[in-house]
Amino acid sequence: MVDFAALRDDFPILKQEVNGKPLCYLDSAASSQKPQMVLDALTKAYAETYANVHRGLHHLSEASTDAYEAVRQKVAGLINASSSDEVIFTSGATMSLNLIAHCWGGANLQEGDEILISIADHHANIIPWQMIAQRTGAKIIACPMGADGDFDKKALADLISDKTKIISLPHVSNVLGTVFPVKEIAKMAHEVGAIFVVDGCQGVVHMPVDVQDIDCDFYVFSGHKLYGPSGIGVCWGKAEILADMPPFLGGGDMIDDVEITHATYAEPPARFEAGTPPIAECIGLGAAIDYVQQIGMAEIHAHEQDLIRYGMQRLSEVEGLTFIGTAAGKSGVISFTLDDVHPHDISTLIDHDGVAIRAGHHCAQPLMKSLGLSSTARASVGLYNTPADFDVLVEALHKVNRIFKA
Ligand code: C6P
Repeated sequence: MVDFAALRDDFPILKQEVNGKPLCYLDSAASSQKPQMVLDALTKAYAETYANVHRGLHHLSEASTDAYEAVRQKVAGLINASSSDEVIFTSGATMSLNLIAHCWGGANLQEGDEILISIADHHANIIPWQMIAQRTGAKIIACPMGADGDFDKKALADLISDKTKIISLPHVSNVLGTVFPVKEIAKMAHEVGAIFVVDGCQGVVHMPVDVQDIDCDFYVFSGHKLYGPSGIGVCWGKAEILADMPPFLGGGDMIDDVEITHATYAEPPARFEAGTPPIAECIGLGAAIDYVQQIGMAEIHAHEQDLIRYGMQRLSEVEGLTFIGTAAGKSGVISFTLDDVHPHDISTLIDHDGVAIRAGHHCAQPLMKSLGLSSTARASVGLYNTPADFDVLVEALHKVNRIFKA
């Protein structure tokens, strides 16, 4: 049995007080806090092995390259990729999705083709598709969500046709917490010859992921939500798809041979990693993967499911609170409104009690508009949260009610 309450001690930032109260951090969906192991790995990368990667033949460059490349293996292990060559390092999920839209979409889309996303997508899985649709004449179609914010399989099935070339969906919605049945959707996509892109930002942090079992074509995520540093992310793609894709950014390290007017390009993954990468951040991500794997993703998932159930039950005691998203098995986030108190006011007021949540449109404006809302309050969990965090949140929300209803 993992003692999750004891794991809090691994996160130095959680020991501080905010506004004279112990920090109650319920904003991990925006970005998670970092364990000492990750901070140590970052320091060590700069203090002991730092040099540019893939470029030098001296001791430090080789040590730095080895440490950087070892993380590719760790990522492959985390998501069960068949080869570490399928793992491309990016600056984060946003860059990964832009890479796929630009490189795969640019090479394969034409007028009349359809890109199928969801109304619940994060802007990072909307705007890159808009950009490539404008360039190629392809059309974007958004699948609606069910009444409780659950996945509506029939709605998706009705929108899939032989015009569908890409289906790109979140593994888990960052507002509703809905878990999309990605394995089933991969099958639906492949039946019409479409590729399936999974935005795994809010998925890989909460549950075991096996890209071979899902049989998706791309899976992307950001290191900073997985207890790693910011500035590093992953774009995993099937080898045969990456092999046929043109490069994204041009520059050093992505080439085979360069003349003044033309060049040939390196094989993946180097083809998609132009310029000096975020070396220490990547090594920090490796430490974060070691950290969560020591605990076990299945254990983290079970712990967080208990937390979400407890959080929903406790929050339902708060007068005037309405949940936004109540799909069965939801993961990671609890969005809500509190009568007509503005979510920004909720967040600002409970910050006085040391409680950190996010308030706003959560970079999901089409979803907000479909719900008739401009914003929600959102509490989200990481492995270091405990039921006591929801007790503190609930007390703070009672206080908000007392202020607004006095
Ligand atoms: N969502 C949130 O508070 P980046 O910014 O590239 O690390 O991640 C973008 C992104 C893409 N997809 C999903 C499902 C996401 O949740 C996010 C980031 C944060 O919900 C910050 S807006």
